[in-house]
Amino acid sequence: MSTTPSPLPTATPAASPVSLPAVEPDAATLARAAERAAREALAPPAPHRLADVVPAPRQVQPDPTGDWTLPAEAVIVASADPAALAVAEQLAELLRPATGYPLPVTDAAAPAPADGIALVLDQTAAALGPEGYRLDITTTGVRVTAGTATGLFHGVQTLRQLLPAAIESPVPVTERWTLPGGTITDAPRFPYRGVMLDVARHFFAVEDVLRVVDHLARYKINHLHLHLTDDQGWRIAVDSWPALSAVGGATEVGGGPGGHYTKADYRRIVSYAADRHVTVVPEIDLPGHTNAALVAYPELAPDKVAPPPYTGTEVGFSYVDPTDERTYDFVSDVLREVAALTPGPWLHIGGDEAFKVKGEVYTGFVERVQRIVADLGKTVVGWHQLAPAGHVDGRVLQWWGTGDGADQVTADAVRRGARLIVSPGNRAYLDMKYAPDTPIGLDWAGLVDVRTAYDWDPGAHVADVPDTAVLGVEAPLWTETVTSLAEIEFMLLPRLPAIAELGWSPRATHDWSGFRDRLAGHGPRWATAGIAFHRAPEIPWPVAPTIPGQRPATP
Ligand code: TNX
Repeated sequence: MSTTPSPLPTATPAASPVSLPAVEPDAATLARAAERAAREALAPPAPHRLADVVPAPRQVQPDPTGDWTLPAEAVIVASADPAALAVAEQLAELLRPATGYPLPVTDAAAPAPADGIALVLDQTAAALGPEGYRLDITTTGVRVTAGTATGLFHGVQTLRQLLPAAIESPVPVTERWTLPGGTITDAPRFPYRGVMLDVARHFFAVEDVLRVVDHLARYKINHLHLHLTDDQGWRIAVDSWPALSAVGGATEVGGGPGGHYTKADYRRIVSYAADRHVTVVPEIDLPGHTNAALVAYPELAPDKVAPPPYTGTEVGFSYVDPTDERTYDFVSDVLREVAALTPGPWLHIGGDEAFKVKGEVYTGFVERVQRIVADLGKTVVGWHQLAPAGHVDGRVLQWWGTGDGADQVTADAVRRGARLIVSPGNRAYLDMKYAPDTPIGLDWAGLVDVRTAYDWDPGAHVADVPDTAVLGVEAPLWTETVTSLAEIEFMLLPRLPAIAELGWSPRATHDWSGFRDRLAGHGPRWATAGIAFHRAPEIPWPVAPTIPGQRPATP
């Protein structure tokens, strides 16, 4: 499969001469003539191919006679339902900046395209599942049909990718907004597709997190796991233990000022994510990775002495005292407050690298904390080190091994009822370097280039675990070496779309060379939108983006 290189937009590409009328024309006539000439001078309408979508859709039926060009007077009409109308407004907001078209949003009992775009919430589309959609592009316009607003939202992301890359421009550009005709029918392979952002090693402002959510939404990733606490910082306000954030939040790796989210900040992230059909999964890492909590409350430390604040990058040295009842008051209070702020079903309790809490003391601690989560009405998630502990209803283990997937302890936990989120360190860890010379990142789990991130199967990765027990896939971004939004983007892109495709697309569509070519078309999109990314040499990027005033593609 190959992608037609999309020429980058220029605002004034008046290449062919404008023939002037005999009489002195007025300014408006001149402008119109110039605009017409500019449009004609553009590359011929080469709409994207209908199959040029990441993640690859379940079913694509192109119809070359059905291409449609968005007219300036197009209207977006949605079913008379607040959630459908919200998606219609989001679509309009995506399309208005680059097109400069007004794109008014209206509702109708039975929305029809009428040379515009219709978003149809239709219960009979329930067969597409809670996230599926159907996209029809014909000469009369575009129709997205789904049983849920989430399905409509995913359909809108597909629609966006089928427009020329210039649609990402924040300012109006002259372009023919042609979409390729045909029908896409789509639904995800796995219900859970996630990215983890470590806001503990380095703290990131709310605005940065919101921008990460935007990137997830583009690729139909529906969970944002926030690693909120670690040795180097406690990032979420807890009213009943205020020093956690006030004292424990004031540090980060390398000695910077750190920071924390107030409850209002956290609610803002949760609601921004929910508006983009992304569920936040908060993690409070226990019983290890707790130095910041011990600095704030030495009573939780095994020796009751406050350790010095920690700004290095070692792991495994800290833990809350599992033999002290006060520790369980702390855990209950924190999890209760975090659960109350979190509408999603999940609470992640960490559990990794608690090297100093061993054997039955560790499993006893985990079993008590799992019970606390269940009593709060939430579903417990933890790193796969939780596996030996007893089962609790719905329990989910996040597997982050690096080997060939042999792990009998985890397989046994699955036989006892656990489900898995798969995050192999040597495949899905987006804090790993791409190559030996990548300027940031770690390499303890190996180098993860784009092909390595793409070429594996989450449904078959962990030995003796059937794909029916796999809830989905997640790409963690640990931030020991990642200090800014541009660096986050550099590590996420272009690997995030690889993981997104593993989580969403049917296995039958898996094909590295096809993926590589589809992915290539996203470079100009990110460049046009001012998003940093790694120009991975494996990907045949179409053209070097040169938009004036744009941020560089590398940190
Ligand atoms: C292991 S993965 C960790 C983290 C580190 C990461 C760095 C996991 C559950 N624990 O504490 O940040 O490696 O790659």
